[in-house]
Amino acid sequence: MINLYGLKISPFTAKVRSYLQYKSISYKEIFVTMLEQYNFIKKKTGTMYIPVVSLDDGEVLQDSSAIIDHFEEENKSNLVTPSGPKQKLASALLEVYGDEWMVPFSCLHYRWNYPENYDYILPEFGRMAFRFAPKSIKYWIGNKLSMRFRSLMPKLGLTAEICEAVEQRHEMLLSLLNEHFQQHEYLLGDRPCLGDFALFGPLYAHLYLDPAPGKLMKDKAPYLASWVEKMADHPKSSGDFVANDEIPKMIERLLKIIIEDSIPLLLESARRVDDWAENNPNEKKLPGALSGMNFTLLDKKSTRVVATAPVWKLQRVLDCLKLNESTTSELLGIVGGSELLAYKQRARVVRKNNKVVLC
Ligand SMILES: N[C@@H](CCC(=O)N[C@@H](CS)C(=O)NCC(=O)O)C(=O)O
Repeated sequence: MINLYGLKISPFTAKVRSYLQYKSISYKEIFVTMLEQYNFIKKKTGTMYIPVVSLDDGEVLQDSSAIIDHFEEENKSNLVTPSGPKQKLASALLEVYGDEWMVPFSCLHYRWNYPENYDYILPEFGRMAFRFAPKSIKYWIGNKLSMRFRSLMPKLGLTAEICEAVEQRHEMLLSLLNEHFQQHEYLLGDRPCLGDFALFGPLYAHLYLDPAPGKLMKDKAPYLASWVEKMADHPKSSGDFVANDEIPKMIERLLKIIIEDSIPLLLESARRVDDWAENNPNEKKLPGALSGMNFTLLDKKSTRVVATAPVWKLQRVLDCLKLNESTTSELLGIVGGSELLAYKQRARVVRKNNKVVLC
């Protein structure tokens, strides 16, 4: 049986856990203590990231998308990638948005800027150090351990103005998805796609379980909350993706938001990687971060570091565009994706030994 090393508070663990359940892949979940992080995760993957899956033959995988790709290749029943080019692209856009926008924007803001979450979240962090200690000790140590994440906010451009814009966007997303789930079981019909698992990760581990955003979701978007509960407990398909490669109306509107908010930022990161590769022709290894860039969210401006790893996730979207250019361009025309269509990647990246490097 495979082992899933993860945490309840981790969105990427939630994404993989729900996927494994959907595919009926037996797994044992191992709670990651700090000891485990150093003695197993770091040793085996060379990184400190979770989730990590260890396979029966001893192979160890990190990165939620790489883990899902592995099992999709191995187990072709109930594939989570739709075969229609438009739905495939929509699913990939939903994935990059969940992984690379919702986590560093909505998740960080709603978890750390609402002190009413602390009584729940700090002891959860503390459990990684002292699993069976009294709550007050876990709270105290959790406060220290979580500083690593809280201190990321200024680096990622989360100013007070940007956080206001994040809230506006989140409430819009709650309303769109609430309306969508009154009519559909999953994002693209009666069967979950990769995008369902990727949105579920942040929408469950932070935005449903953390008390402040959780209350907001349950009050304002009860149908969305029911989808989250279904995804958290062995999701099953009750049919197929919507017929004729169509994109449901509310998802089309969500794709517009995804393109407007996250794609300029990710494309700028990809251009920086292209430039870096040209200036460093003999290097394969990429720096984890490049110097800062400006970005805009609903007319509010800020600056953030450029992370290089998300370029691999964006590349998954770019690869979908190549599969059927006329059909995918049609969808991008509707949702405002001209910048994405115009971009020509100069430096392709791959994942090697659990890190994103140049090809
Ligand atoms: N791209 C990775 C991201 C994984 C990730 O950021 N995991 C977080 C927890 S949800 C983590 O391990 N952070 C540890 C750290 O930043 O040191 C994936 O898709 O799995």
